[in-house]
Amino acid sequence: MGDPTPRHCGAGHRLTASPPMAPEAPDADALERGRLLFAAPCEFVAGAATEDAIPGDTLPEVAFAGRSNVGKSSLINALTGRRTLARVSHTPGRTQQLNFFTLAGRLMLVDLPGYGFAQAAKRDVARWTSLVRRYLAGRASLRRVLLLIDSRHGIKEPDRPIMTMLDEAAVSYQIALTKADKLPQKELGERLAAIERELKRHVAAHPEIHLTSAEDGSGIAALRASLAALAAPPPPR
Ligand SMILES: Nc1nc2c(ncn2[C@@H]2O[C@H](COP(=O)(O)OP(=O)(O)OP(=O)(O)O)[C@@H](O)[C@H]2O)c(=O)[nH]1
Ligand SMILES: [Mg+2]
Repeated sequence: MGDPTPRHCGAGHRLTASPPMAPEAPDADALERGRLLFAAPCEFVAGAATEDAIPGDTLPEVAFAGRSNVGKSSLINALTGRRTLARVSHTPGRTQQLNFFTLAGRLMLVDLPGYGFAQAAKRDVARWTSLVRRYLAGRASLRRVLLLIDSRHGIKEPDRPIMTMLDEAAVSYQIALTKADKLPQKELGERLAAIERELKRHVAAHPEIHLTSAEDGSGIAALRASLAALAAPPPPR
């Protein structure tokens, strides 16, 4: 059993709450491990629009899930320090396949197609949903799903089916709030408290919430450190 106390990470935000809400900042060694891992080469491996095209699961894997336009591709770019690794767009629904990236041969990052895009054709939505669901529920190497939530909006109705599905499939997931640069500081505490309340009802949800901004870099170093703990060990020299 993990520690059920909710925590928040995010270097750019100072929380003034009482001890149970205090951020657990990663220590210097963890930050350095994260920095080193994410400074290593990251390469595109495959884009899968069908189940057959999904590459073999040889590495620990972290998938980035969330509504269309929430900032999945931008967060992958911010973590890896590359502007154009994952394709960012101004039109929602741009990432239409599962994109796999290998980081230093130690961790696979997976950019998932977004859900909840109102203008998408029904047939496409059904196809993506079934592909993403089968991937999420059946991927043995999947160590964590980062479920991205826009910090301005919080958890919305389209996010709930995926949370329930991950609970049922016993796939560990963690909320990462995106676009923290756009959230007025005074609203942060309320937003976090509401999400914490909701997470208590979800058995597979990690209690720690990451606060991130791909724009100003806040929370990125802490998230790197957290993800580095899931990576395969570096090869012996
Ligand atoms: N201000 C701000 N804008 C952001 C941030 N992250 C992403 N954006 C913007 O949000 C828009 C969508 O970003 P994407 O990274 O393409 O979002 P996505 O979740 O990959 O979208 P889909 O692939 O369509 O599902 C782009 O215009 C980004 O520049 C952030 O941290 N802060
Ligand atoms: Mg995308």
